[in-house]
Amino acid sequence: MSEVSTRIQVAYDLSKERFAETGVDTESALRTLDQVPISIQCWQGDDVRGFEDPEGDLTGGIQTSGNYPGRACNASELRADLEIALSEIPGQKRVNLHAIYLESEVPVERDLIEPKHFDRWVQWAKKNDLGLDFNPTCFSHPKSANATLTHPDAEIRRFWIDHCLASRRVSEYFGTELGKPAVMNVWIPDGSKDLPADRLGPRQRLVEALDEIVFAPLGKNHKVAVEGKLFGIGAESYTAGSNEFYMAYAATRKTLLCLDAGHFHPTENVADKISTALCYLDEILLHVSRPVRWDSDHVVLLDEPTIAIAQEIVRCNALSRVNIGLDFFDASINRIAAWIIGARNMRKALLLALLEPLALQSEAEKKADFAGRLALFEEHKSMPWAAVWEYYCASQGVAEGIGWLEKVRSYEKSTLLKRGGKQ
Ligand code: RNT
Ligand code: ZN
Repeated sequence: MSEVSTRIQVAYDLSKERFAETGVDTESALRTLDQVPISIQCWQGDDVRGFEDPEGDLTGGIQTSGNYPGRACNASELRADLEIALSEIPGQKRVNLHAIYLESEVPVERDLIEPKHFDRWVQWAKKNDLGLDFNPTCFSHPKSANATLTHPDAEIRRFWIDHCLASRRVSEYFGTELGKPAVMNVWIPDGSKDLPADRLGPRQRLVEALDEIVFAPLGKNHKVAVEGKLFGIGAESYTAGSNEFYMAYAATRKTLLCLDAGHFHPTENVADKISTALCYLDEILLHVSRPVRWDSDHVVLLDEPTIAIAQEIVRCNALSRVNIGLDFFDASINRIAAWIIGARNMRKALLLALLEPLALQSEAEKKADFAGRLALFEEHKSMPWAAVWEYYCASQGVAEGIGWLEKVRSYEKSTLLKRGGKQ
C-alpha cells in the first residue's frame, strides 16, 4: 500500500459512506477489482509488426494507421515500453503475445516455433509478476495470402495447423512456468472480398483443422479460444470464422469463445452476448476494443459499450469465467499512452460495475418495480466513484489522475525519439 494524500483519503471516506447507503462496500469492491487480471496486448507497442520481419507488411484485413515516432523495434524495446505502461496500470496484469514476437538469432518458420524462442519473455514475466497469454499468428505471412486453416491446398493447411500446434506448446510452457493457465486465442483472416461460390467447404475444412488443433493432448496449463469476426478489409463478403461458426464450435468442443468488441455489426450489443455464451461455456475470452465505424481498433474509452461489458461480467457474477484481454492498436499517438489510457479505462469500467447497487437493482426487478430499477441505474452514473478510483490508484502507487503523462513524455524524449530504424 502506498501513501494516500489527505485530500484523497477524505474524499474516499465520504464516498465510502455514500456507497454504503446503497448497500455497496467499497473496500470489498476494491479488493475484487485489484485481483481481476487484464491481459495487455503487446502489439500496441509496435503496430502489430513483430520481430520476425519488422519491415514486413501487416496483412489479413487488419490495419494500423498513423506513424507516430518511437515504436518498439525489438523485444527488449517492447519490454522496456511495456514496463513503463504497466507501472501506471493498477491491478493484476497479464501480457498477451503473438507468435511473431519470438526472439531468435536465426529465422524460424512459424510451424517450427518452440518455447525456447519465448524464454526471455517468460523470465521477464516472472520478474515482473505477470501472466502470459499467446496467439498463433495466422496473418502477415506469404502462406496466409489467400487463406490459412481453410485453404483448399492441404499442404498450406498443414503448415497452419502445425503452427497452431506449435503455438499450443508455447502456451503450455507459459502456463507451466508462470503457474497460471495461458489463454491461446486462434484468429484467422480467411474470407473473401467478393461473393464466394462455396461458403460451406471452407467452414468444413476449418472444423477439421481446428479439431486437429484442439484435441491434441498438449497439456492442461493452457486454454484454447476461438475468435469470430464479421468482416475484414479484403474479406467484406464472407468470413469463414463467423460468430455463429465459432459459437457452435466452442459450445460443441468446449473451447473458449473470444468476443472482440469490434467484430460485430455496429449496432449490436456485444455485452449482451456474454450471458448467452456463459450458458454454454465454462469460460470466455474478451477482446475489448473500440470500433469507430468499422473494426478500427481504436484505444478503449470509458464509454457505454465498455461499461456495459464490465457490468455484464459483474452482474453475471462471472469475473472468474471471463478472461479480459485488450485488442487495440493505434499508431497515431504515443503507444505507451495508448496502453495506459485503454487499460485504465477497462479497469475503471470494472470499478463502476463493482460499485453498482446490484442487490437493490435485483430486488426492484424481482418486484417488477421498473421505475425503481431505472432510477437506480441512472443514479449510479452520478455517484462519487471517481473518489474511489483516485483512492485505489493512490494506494497502488500509480498516478491518480493524468500525472502519468509526464512520465510518458519524458520517456518519449529520453528514449523513444532516439530510436533508429524505419518508423
Ligand atoms: C483481428 C482480431 C485479432 C487481432 C490480434 C492482433 O481482427 O481482432 O484478435 O487483432 O490477434
Ligand atoms: Zn481481436
